[in-house]
Amino acid sequence: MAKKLVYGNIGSQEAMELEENYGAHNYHPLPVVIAKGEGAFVWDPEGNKYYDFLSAYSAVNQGHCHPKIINALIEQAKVLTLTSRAFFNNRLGDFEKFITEYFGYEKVLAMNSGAEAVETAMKLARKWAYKVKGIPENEAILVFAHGNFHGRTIAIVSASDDPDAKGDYGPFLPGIEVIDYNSPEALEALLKEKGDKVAAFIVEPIQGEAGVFVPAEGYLKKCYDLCKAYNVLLVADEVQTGIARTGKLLASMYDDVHPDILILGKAISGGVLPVSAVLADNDIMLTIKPGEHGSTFGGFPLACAVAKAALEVVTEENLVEKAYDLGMYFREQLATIDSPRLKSIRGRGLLNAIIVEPQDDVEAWDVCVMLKDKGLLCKPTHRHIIRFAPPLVITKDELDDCIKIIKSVFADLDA
Ligand code: IF1
Repeated sequence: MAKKLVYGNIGSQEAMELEENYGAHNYHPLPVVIAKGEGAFVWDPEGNKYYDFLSAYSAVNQGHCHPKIINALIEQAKVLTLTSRAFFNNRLGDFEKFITEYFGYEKVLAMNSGAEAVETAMKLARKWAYKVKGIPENEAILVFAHGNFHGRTIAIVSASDDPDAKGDYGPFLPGIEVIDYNSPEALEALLKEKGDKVAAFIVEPIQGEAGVFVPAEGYLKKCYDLCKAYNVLLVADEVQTGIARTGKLLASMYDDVHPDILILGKAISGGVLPVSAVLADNDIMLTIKPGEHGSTFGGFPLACAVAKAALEVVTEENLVEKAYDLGMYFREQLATIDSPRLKSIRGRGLLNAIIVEPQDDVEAWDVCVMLKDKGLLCKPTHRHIIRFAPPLVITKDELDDCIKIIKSVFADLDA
């Protein structure tokens, strides 16, 4: 007999069956259905409450359904949603001024998804390479790092070395080189050999999909200095690490690096709408002329209103400091777990991961299922890594509660 529903009129079982039967099978979700979200919590249709320890891959840093952001959405939706860029609108310029001042750049180009913003940065870097650096036509090289995740377009997966993301999608984009991550030496070697043809090094300050891989201190700065020496653009993909998640406004700030091109997505809208942005100064951004790039929705009035509110929330609620302090505390607490299965803990701010030793056929996935059964939702990456990334609005008491849940799962596993 079906359980009584608290949220919506479709139960968990039915919702999962509908997705299975009518949706493409391009995901393998944890068996939990979310019907409502508020702050750090989500609920299933039957009314069970969970801590959200994924935050939609760091898109809901401001918490689910943040009232200020939702209000901005509703008020703007009543007046104007979309104009296309064929006309001016009264929200875009205001947002452009706001976000460029917020992050310290002269110009912004607004898009929708993270992948679109990465594509935009790739195009912008190539344009700059031909117009400014003077690389001969069609010879520009874009450099990426092994283990990267930048999205799922053909151009982007051309730089991937994940067989799942890349397999059977060829032929791929030429003009791409992939070097070791966390190795300034690898970058230097490549630049020594081909620096005159390199447009940009596109890199995540912390690799998310690779399992919250934090490079050695100073890595980004060394890369930045090498890029300067060879007249190459340093492009930081902060789609996941940006906007307070790692305990700084941008993860690049840990190395005092101001990237030549900054890519943002996800939390720029607090998870309310797909909004992304590429930021750069005039010498780079103005190489793209009218008609040379764009999108129907990019920078639409509704997105502008929502994204401005979402960035204001980050400032008003001190989410940078909160993520920094709670992150320190969280890692300290995790370090007290004495379990042979817990191999290591890493991360910055509230972007963290634990590495679990697969034992007796218990893998990261099974640990996530156990955490879910105790009311905490997170997702494995690879077979042995679990990412912990709660909304940054989580309180210390709530985090303490989560630490208890995590500890009890390891206690159960070791019993
Ligand atoms: C999925 C991972 C996270 C990103 C960085 C660009 C994009 C992403 C650094 C593209 C997107 C997502 C997409 C999501 C899974 C996810 C992910 F596990 F694959 F790596 F977050 F950790 N740059 N990351 O992390 O942004 O086009 O998706 O808006 O299901 O593909 P998008």
